[in-house]
Amino acid sequence: MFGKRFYNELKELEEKLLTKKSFIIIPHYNPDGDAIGSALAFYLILKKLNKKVKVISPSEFPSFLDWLPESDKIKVIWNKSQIRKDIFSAAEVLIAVDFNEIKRLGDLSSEFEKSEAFKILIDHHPNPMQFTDLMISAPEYSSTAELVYDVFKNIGLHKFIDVDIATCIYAGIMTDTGSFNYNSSTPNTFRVVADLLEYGVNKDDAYDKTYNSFSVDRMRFMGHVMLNRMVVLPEYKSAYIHISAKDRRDFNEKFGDTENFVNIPLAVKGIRFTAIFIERDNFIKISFRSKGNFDVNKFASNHFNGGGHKNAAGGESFTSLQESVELFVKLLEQYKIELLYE
Ligand SMILES: [Mn+2]
Repeated sequence: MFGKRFYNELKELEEKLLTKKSFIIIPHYNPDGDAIGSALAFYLILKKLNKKVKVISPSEFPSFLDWLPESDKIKVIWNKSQIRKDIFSAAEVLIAVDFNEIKRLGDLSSEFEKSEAFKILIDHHPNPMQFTDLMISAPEYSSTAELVYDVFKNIGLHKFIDVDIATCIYAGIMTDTGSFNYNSSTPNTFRVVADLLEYGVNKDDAYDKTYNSFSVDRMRFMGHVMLNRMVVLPEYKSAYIHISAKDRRDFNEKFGDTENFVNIPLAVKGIRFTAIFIERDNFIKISFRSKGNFDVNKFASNHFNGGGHKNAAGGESFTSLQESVELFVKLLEQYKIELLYE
């Protein structure tokens, strides 16, 4: 709960939610469980208030989330040609969830910027840019979904929460904390989860549907990657994975298949920093993970045009896969003292 914090923001948010009639909720590009769970929770609660509401996602969401209540109602932008100038014009209010800068909307950024609707951001990423009229940003939260729960509670909307809404919020928290393995060291996370269980969330079912839903191709792809594409550098307490476009073709990669690969090397004893480099159509997509004090948000923004959280961040490179990896390994030398002793 917030106490006096966000007092003015919450008052204004409440006023908008109660008086405005039409809303569009927008997660970030390549939405994850937190973005989709938070968006659907907002969608469902606004439905209960009899509002006109839509979720518009700037890109496809991973199929392991398609069990979430009402996820089939999400309007997914598959390619640029679907982005009409009036895409947001039906809404009086735009609610952005789980990102901290407008460029994370991808091709939807400029339409978002141009829209005259009232804009709200609810997010937990550090150092948000100012691109909305109203912002509720709380970086100490495990997930946007946990924050959404407290927002509902603080403005009296919790009386509308049902098992579907609670399940969407739960899924957001579960996925953004790797099932309570990271990002979840505040008691508030568990208080919120306790409340959600009271609403009837089936946590085992949520876990099973989210994490035990891989294709055989994906399992074999993971085996190949761990055996042949993971490089462990104990001298830097680091490891990295490199995946070429050919690897992706050979294993019939589907959207979302490489999700979580980056976390696996952290399970090797002594490893505290990992990276994955994936050759996409015209760039190298990079993710970073760390344990403890090593700040991958800074590392990603300093060297790979990215950012995120202290222990989980992303970036990109426009050189070749090999050059990207070589730069990474060279940089490790620069960070050696931090990696080994801090
Ligand atoms: Mn998140």
